[in-house]
Amino acid sequence: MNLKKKVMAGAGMALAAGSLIASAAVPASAAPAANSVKACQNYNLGGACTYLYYPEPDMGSTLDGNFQDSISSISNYTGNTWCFWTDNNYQGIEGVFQNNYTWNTLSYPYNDSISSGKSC
Ligand SMILES: [Ca+2]
Repeated sequence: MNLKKKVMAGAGMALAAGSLIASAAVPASAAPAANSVKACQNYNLGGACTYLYYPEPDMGSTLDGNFQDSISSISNYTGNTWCFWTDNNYQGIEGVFQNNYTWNTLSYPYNDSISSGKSC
């Protein structure tokens, strides 16, 4: 019986188990829904909503329809701060909406006034 050989085999197994744990610690990919800004016509993310993935110079013609001057709540769970403006083409009053946050009740001057927005 060779005791030295057995100890070395055991050490090799421990090393393999260690590297397995390290790779399992890599986080899973983010949920697909987390990469858009949700902007809705009513308070508390209610009513019709549009999902913004790219700069939107005209809220009157989003992928989800006409949201010109009608947004009342916003949820930003992208990786970036977004800015919204009260006029088209990033003009007018600018509001900064940090990521990982929800605004359930927009107030003046943004409520029912947002006309464009993009990551900023
Ligand atoms: Ca407006």
